[in-house]
Amino acid sequence: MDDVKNEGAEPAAAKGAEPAARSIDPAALEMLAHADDCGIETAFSRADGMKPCPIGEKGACCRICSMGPCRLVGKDAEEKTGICGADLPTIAARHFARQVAGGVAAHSDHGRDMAMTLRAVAKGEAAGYKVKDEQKLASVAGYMGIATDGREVNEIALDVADKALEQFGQPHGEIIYTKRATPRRQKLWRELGITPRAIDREVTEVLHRTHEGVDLDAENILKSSLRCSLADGWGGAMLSTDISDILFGTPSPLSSEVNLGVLKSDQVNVIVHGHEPTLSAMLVEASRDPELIAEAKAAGAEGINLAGICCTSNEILMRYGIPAAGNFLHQELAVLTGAVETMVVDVQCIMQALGPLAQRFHTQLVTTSPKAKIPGAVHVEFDEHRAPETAREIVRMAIANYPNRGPIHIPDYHEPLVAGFSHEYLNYMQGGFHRGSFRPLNDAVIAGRIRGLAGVVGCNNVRVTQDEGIVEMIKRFIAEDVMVVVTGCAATAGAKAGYLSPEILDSAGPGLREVMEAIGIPPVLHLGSCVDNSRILTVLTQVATEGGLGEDIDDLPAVGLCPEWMCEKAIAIGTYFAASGAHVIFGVSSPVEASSVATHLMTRGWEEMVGGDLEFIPDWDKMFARSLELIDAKRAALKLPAYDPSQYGDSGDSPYFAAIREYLAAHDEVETVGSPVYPLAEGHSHDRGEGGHDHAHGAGGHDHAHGEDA
Ligand code: BF8
Ligand code: SF4
Repeated sequence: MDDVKNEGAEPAAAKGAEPAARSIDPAALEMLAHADDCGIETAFSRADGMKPCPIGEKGACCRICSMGPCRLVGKDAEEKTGICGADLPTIAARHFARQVAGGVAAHSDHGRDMAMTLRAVAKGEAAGYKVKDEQKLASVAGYMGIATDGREVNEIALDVADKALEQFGQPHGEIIYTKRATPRRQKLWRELGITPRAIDREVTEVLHRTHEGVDLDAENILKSSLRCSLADGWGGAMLSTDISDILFGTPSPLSSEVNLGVLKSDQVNVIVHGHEPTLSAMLVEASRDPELIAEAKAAGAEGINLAGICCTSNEILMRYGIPAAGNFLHQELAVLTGAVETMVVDVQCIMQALGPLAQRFHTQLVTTSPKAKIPGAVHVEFDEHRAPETAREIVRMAIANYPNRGPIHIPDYHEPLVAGFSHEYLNYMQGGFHRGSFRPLNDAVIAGRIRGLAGVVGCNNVRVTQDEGIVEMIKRFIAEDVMVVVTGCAATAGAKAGYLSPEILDSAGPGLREVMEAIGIPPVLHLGSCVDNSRILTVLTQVATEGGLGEDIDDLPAVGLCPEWMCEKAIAIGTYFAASGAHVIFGVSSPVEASSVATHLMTRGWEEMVGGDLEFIPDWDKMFARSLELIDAKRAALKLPAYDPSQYGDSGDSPYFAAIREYLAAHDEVETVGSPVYPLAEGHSHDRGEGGHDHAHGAGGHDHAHGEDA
């Protein structure tokens, strides 16, 4: 690879003054015009009046001590130092490492809360919750070395919860899930001394090292950020995914809808926003409670409509089929419809602007976490010991608020989607429950029908056109026979643009289409929320160990992209993918751009050290070209045939997809929402609520992270 220099400061995709440049989503554009008409500001309009600080944006500002802030600017910036002598590589690396630590802390604290809930469930102290996926519990117990034979479910669950909680502060040893990586990766991490030891310890250590006057070597600082990030990907986030599956069911594909048009003009609309599935799962139950529906009707509404924003949305979309109202930049737009009675928020990615905005409408903003309060919101604290009551209380508040509605403006955009692919389900699709495997996928990559794999993940960011980079990458990848997995706000962006609908098979290249029809999965797979990027880690690990594509993630023709990254969590995710051997490309701008040394360390330096790296390429064309270059280079290194799009002809329409299309056409939207669209794997649950349609099959949960058995 050539010496990588980051692109210029001005993202090619940066939005101009034209309103159309704010988003590619017509629903967003309609709502932004509506906001202008009403004279209401949003993040989009505030961004026009607040340019990013050009010094801080590139990592050239240090404010770690009060002798500064020191800003290293000018042509000779790389020769300058701060008051203490810290140079630009140190300053940029310190800031980056602190971003990683912030992201790891956020995901992992979420994981800790999930473990606390599991513990309360196991002890019979959390009414309304139960272990829903016993097979997943058994798999997780297996990873943790916890005996299951002849033991009660809750006994196992208690041990699993305690083992999970130990991962945060254990004084000795390594984070247990690092054993799920390939043997080669585990060895490499040990040799480099970057196997994470305990989650809280890695976060604390990065904060210590980056305190004034401690670690002053950029390479060493960045190396510590690799270890810290692994405590997220193979620690906090992976625990969060696993425990959510245990409590709420391992996802398998179901249909739903996305975009602001899922709000109903004649129903009580409750939006859940944030990241944790605990309270929102109870709100799903409450919104389907006949008694509460009757109360809503008595208040003049036709029913209760629950919808989601951000990753709380992904969590309940892929387990209950609850429609998604939108991604990060849709949060204010949802309130602007005037049709939201209550917006319930938990933690992360919640804009403080929601407080004053909600006060301009009848919308009640409800905060629920003791860690996350917002001025102007009503605080109804979530307590897992009385979650069903809390959920009912919130739904009743929404019902009582329905008559206070003023004029409403709901944009009529809602796309069908299929969501909820888990690692377990992908195994099942390719080999059945007893012979779960990734063989068909690997063979397709080896033969060149599938050129490679791409993960398109992460946020929205007002500094670039909303959804544009994400959708461009998805569209171009599948046309070039690259299979795509999506999570987080990128998944929602793809869905809004129609890329999570089975119809999209027609936009895929011929080789990819042939394989997807044969296996029976679409070319763009929704793998969940941002903590569920851990599912991508275990999927890649299995692909690497299945045979024929090398031995480890850094052998695979795969890339990870975060075109519209916004927050520290995204930085943590990008870093743990790099540390796990993946080439990762972010858009927007580089937080270390000011330092060519730090940039070099994170690209060529990391590639030499761990096989993966982190680049920042704000231009979509260049991002895509670089992705294909990386994929093709890995194919060549594996001595696989070069990708040749003319090799595979147009395939026939598979009976499988024809059946899905027929199914979707035959049902009206309301009935289709939340319905399983693929045969259910054993052990996978779909909870449609009313009608008692709860498929929680006993077995399944077949997570082959082969690395650990090898
Ligand atoms: O954790 S993608 S904007 S919502 S951080 Fe936030 Fe980014 Fe969305 Fe989910 Ni992930
Ligand atoms: Fe300036 Fe050094 Fe203090 Fe940073 S730590 S603000 S570079 S004096």
